Amino acid sequence: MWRPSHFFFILCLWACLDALPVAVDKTKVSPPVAELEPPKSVDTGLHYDRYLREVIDFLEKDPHFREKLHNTDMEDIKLGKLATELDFVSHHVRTKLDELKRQEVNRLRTLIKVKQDMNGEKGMTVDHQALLKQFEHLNHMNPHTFEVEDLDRLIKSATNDLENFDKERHEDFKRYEMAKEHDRRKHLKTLDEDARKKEEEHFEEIKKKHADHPKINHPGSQDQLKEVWEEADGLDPNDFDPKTFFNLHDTNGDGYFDEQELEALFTKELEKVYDPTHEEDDMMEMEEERLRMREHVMNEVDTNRDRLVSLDEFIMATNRKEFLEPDGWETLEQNPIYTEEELREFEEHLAREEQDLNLRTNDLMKQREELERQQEQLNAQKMELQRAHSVCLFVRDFRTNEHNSTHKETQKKHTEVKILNV
Ligand SMILES: [Ca+2]
Ligand SMILES: [Ca+2]
Repeated sequence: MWRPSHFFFILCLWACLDALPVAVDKTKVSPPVAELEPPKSVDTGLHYDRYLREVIDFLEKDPHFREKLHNTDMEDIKLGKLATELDFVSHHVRTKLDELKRQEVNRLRTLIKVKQDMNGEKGMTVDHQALLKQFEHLNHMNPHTFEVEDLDRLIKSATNDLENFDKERHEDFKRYEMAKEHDRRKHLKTLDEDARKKEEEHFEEIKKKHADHPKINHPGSQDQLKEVWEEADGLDPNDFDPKTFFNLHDTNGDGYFDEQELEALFTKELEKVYDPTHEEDDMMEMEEERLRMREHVMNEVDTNRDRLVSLDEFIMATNRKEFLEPDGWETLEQNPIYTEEELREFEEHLAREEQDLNLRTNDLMKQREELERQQEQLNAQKMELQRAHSVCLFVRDFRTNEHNSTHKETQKKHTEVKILNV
């Protein structure tokens, strides 16, 4: 699964790494673009992911740009200050970036054309605003060359889109819950009174069963981490040491807790509430709970807001009062996910979609009937033509035969005359 932190991580690596040994021998000519290696960085999951990664990877190969990266902090990168350095990168890299942009513009154009065609087929109107949004990460007014504005737009779009990633996941989850409730109510309507009552009782019962679970530790608190330390790591709780804990759970050893590493820390807590073999526990809800926990800890601990927890940030958090004496943690089922009003709107939206679909189906059926009628007409015309053609052939053959027999008759007479003359 892709994670927003990857992009921030790439930026962080850019901004924070000590100068990696980049051998620059000025006596040598830069390698031709074709010889540059293909990109290797991780998938961000954005719809322009490939373009983003290729641009980043090629820029990273430019010694000047790379040097500037070391002297630019994260906030300045996000503000677009780095983008102006594009004017100083080597000609080879610039040419490659121009090519990447042209490919990206072509890809987007093809994609939009396909979407328009598909919408047209479904009888849906084209959402021009949504289509334009697809081009926000580059300046499509100039489709040929990659300029400062393109890099600026790319950094800002990626930062913004990745920051909104969690928000979209919450919205998806909300829709999932509303659809679940909608289906349940729809099913209830199909039952007689007795069956409905039984179903309602069963629903209340499993809700109660789900809510009955051991106390959940506040995510990121000493209690919570100590439980991981003791039960998952098998260590003595009396020896708990934040730095050792950090190193143990920084699984890729890069010196940061990323979102995945943080989320993995909550598995023990989540298992107290969710069991995949239990009817009352919905694993989609478990993942939403995991996301909420991770967001909460990130908000508390990630002070420089780069979506990564450094060892310093972690140690600082373990010294706070909240780490030692945390508040309780409210699990998902303790608060409503949507209001009745939101559910009503969602159901209206579903009804509209269903209506549109029915209208479209009716249209298609009418079109099909019309096509069938036209086909029948064509078949009738074709048969008529074939009949007329057969008559023509018959007449022609008849005439030919008649002609041939007259011809033969004449020849016979000529022969007879010739014989008589002889
Ligand atoms: Ca890590
Ligand atoms: Ca951080």
